[in-house]
Amino acid sequence: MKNNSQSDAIPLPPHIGDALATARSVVVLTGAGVSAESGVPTFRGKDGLWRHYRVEELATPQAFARNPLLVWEWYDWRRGLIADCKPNPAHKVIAGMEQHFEEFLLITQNVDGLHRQAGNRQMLELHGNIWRLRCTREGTKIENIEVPLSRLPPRCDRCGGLLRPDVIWFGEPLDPETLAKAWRAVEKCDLMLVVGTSAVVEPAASLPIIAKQHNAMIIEINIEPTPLSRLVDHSITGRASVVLPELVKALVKE
Ligand code: BV8
Repeated sequence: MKNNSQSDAIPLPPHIGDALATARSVVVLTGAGVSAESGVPTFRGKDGLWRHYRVEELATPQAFARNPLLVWEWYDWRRGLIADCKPNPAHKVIAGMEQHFEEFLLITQNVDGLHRQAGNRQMLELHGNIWRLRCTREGTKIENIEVPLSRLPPRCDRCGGLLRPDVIWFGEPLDPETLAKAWRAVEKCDLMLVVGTSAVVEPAASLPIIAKQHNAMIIEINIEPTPLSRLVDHSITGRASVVLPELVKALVKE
């Protein structure tokens, strides 16, 4: 039974508290919409542009090879912006879920590190992390929270090679081990929350489909419909920071 319920006043779909209370293995997939209320711009919304570039034009190995300085200016700008952002109630609820369910895994497409800041540890960062750099020569990974970066583009202290953001760009394969863990988790979960993603970027967008094929209940939380909305069991329209705390209240009531 599908149910599109408006939120903010949050009339949740009936029996959703019961579904949450009886869930044994839960997976949460998040996208930029979860961080939107922390002040992190989303990718495809109205604020999805930077100097008239779209993410698909800058987050590619070709763009980096062609103009590493431009790509690094974008990432340095984003790091500067994200550095001042804090986890919002949506991040905090998802962090709290980790202790609540017998099995729990957060799979995030976000690279902002806010889920870890909120306390999640059982998590996969499908697309990497903007606070980690990688040497293009040696492959070594370096945590770096310097804002702004003292040198653009940054270079490896050891070999002088160009450093790149340790994120997965369009056209680059996801880490096979990370992806295998995500596939295993969605195949065995009995409940999957899909929160704040436009569900267009693959292979992340296929994870809820795989979960559905393995008989999981899929609940989507978004401020607008997505290509996934017609496929899920419940599509709740509302802001993640409002809907998620209400979901937890419904769970506690059960
Ligand atoms: C790969 C890191 C293969 C960088 C990102 C089919 C199969 C396989 C690949 C493809 C395929 N079709 C196309 C492809 C290629 C491509 C792709 O998917 N393109 C898209 C554009 C069609 N995929 C790839 O290239 C992937 N690689 O498949 O490799 C391969 C195999 C072998 C050898 C070589 C290659 C790699 C994809 C990863 C790209 N990297 N990010 C960086 O961030 O700098 S993707 C980028 O998009 C971010 O990670 C972001 O998380 C992700 C998804 O976007 P969303 O998170 O959903 O954000 P968006 O703005 O779109 O939407 C926000 C949503 O939130 C909206 O729905 C909005 O309504 C909602 N919202 C807003 N506010 C709120 C809210 N919801 C709730 N509450 C709110 N308050």
